[in-house]
Amino acid sequence: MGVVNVTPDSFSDGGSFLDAGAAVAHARELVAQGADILDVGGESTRPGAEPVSAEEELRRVLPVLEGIAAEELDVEVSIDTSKASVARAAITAGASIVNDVSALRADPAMVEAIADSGAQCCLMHMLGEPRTMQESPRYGDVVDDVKAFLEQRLSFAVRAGVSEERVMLDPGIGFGKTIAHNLELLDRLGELAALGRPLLVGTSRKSFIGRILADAAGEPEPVEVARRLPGTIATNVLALERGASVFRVHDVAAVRDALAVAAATLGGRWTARGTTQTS
Ligand code: HH2
Repeated sequence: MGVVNVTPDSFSDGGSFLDAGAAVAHARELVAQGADILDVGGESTRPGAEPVSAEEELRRVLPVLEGIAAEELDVEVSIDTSKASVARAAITAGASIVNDVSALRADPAMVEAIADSGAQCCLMHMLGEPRTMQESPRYGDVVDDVKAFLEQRLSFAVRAGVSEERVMLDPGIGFGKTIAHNLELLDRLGELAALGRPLLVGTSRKSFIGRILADAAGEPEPVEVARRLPGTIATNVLALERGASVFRVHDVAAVRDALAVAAATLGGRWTARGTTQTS
């Protein structure tokens, strides 16, 4: 899953693709690099981010979704939003996946928008909300707590008419989690795979990678975003080994190559749909 951020303030590429033409060109480039899914988002969810209105989100993403549809690219399109009105308009413009980082909690109309349209969705764990989520997050056992949350949101979606086969689950790396929480979730991802739905992971360029590298090098500040690709690859390869099947990344070509070799090493085969099959 390649990331197309149409935002002025995303943590790693904010402002780079605010112009619809630049965003569509970036989308084309990610498909050329081997993305099976493009995740288009018009609202940053980085720690501390302020919410934006539905009108502003639509103003950002609709021209990009329409531009991608006009290109007739061989790719599925996901809309990264927590607002039902944005999801509905995006589906009309060609999106077939709703990536809701609030797991259907932010907008009571979201579950119906997904159920009515038959779109796929990704339900992600987040403790609190982006504005405040990194203020001393606490869990009993982080993996047990995230697993119980995802199980509960999956059953809520299914009771409201979303078909279970259309749901992916995501532990929400970096969303209300310390470095130790993120690492524990990645290490024990297999316990979430036991929920029986495809797992999506999003570690790409995130600050925990920058902080681990800074600690290792004795540097005071997290290493810059441009130095986080090797750590992104390491975490995605481990996530593959522990059962993830969708990898949300900014650097598609590099991660895809790493996953292809890792999957072959594990005795699996990398398929066009980005899943592995044991041979
Ligand atoms: N991470 C981000 C945004 N959306 N969606 C899912 N399902 N999982 C994630 O881990 C995830 C996500 C944050 O990354 P990015 O889009 O690069 O930054 P920003 O939120 O600042 O736009």
